[in-house]
Amino acid sequence: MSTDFPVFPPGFRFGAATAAYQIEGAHDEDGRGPSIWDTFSHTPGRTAEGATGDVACDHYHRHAEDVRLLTDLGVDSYRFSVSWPRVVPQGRGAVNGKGLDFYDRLTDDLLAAGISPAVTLYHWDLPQALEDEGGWRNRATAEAFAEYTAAVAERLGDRVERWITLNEPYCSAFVGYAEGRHAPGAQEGTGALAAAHHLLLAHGLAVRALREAGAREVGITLNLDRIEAASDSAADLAALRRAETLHNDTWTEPLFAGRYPTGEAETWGALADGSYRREGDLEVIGAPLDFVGLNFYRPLTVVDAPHREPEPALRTAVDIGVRETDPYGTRHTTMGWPVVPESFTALLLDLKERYPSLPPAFITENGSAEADVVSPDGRVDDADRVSYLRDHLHALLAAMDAGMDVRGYYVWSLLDNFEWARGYGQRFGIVHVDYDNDAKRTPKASYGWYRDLIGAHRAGRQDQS
Ligand code: GBH
Repeated sequence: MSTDFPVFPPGFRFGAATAAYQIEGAHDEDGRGPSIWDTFSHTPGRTAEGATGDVACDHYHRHAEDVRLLTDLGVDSYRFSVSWPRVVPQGRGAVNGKGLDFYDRLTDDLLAAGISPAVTLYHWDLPQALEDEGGWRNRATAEAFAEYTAAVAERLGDRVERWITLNEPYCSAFVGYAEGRHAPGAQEGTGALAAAHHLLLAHGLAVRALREAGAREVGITLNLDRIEAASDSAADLAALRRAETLHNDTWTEPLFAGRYPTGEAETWGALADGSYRREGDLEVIGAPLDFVGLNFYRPLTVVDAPHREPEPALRTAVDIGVRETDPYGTRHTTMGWPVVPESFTALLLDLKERYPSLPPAFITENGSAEADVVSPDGRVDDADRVSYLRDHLHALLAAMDAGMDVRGYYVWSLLDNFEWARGYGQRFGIVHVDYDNDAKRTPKASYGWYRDLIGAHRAGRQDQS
């Protein structure tokens, strides 16, 4: 076995991840309804260069080719998301059989190739019809999510190994309803906090629906942050606590400790009025999980800063008197994110210490955006991505060696894709996509590296069996 590769325990699983709106295209085919991302991306000024997911990687028509790419890569598992508006075009009510047929075929093709499907039920594409009624600000959206989940589980449940209810509810609630940089583009205070609560409730109700359908493994994917204070000053340490509440505790406390975060009053004051909570919600939200999915890209450092909006009534839920700063003298990816693999180890170990009864983890996303170009001989030499992945896999192993229970790793992403508000300029794929040339796929050097790593892992697995 090559010594260049980090060596993982025999049962460890490797995979690749994508999300529906970022790759599928076919936005108006076979009965799909519009989602908040269709509306948002078609609104002038919302995405870089007005990019939309109308065509994206055209995966809807090229899924067979993409399953071949996964097969040659040798992954154990593929994480994809189901588009809610493809399956339930109006968000609730009538189920679109053709939408389910697509995921049914994909699931069968994966299984035929020996790849285990990991399904994310919500990767940010809320049906527009539900947003028109208030979206995640409404409790009824959580109930609609449970109905949609039951419809998907009924069709795919016999074949799906791993279910992820939500991807990064932090982004749905706070980037979508407070910063406004993601769909639906709202900038609110209490509305965003209500969205956060209803997303958690939706998760809990979906867990219940999945259990009733006999689902195998059920979990949620969070983007928890490793946050540090820029200094030891009392003000910066208080800023750190507020940032921890916003980014981490809002999710981990109800999910893994059965309580709402203790720092809400200091962080949000009167905005966190709790009007959206009901007796019994915590029990629904805290239902036991088989795993927790974690997405990791980069660390955060924060400093105390005045509120951007002095008038409390006008504050958004991300205006918590904190500013991000970047003290990292390291390489940055094209997203502008510092590459600090040690922070990945630290995040995982902090989490384990804080929640000793945390379920086993899967890394459901990790990867880097780079300025990849296809050279005249048809190769993409993404050496920076290879080192990013290698260093983060070593950092993951370090946490596992120190006792953190992690069962698998999914690289983000299989394909270059629609990077939300940043459009197509940010490339996260281990496979290059040429958007000007019929979405032609070209595996990058990182694809070959990851394939060899998986090959070495499998060979080692055989040696040990
Ligand atoms: C994850 O989000 C997502 O799950 C995935 O879909 C995404 O492609 C991947 O990471 C890479 O970003 O500059 O206004 O566009 C990570 C958290 C939140 C990071 C939104 C980028 C962009 C805000 N993301 N943020 S903007």
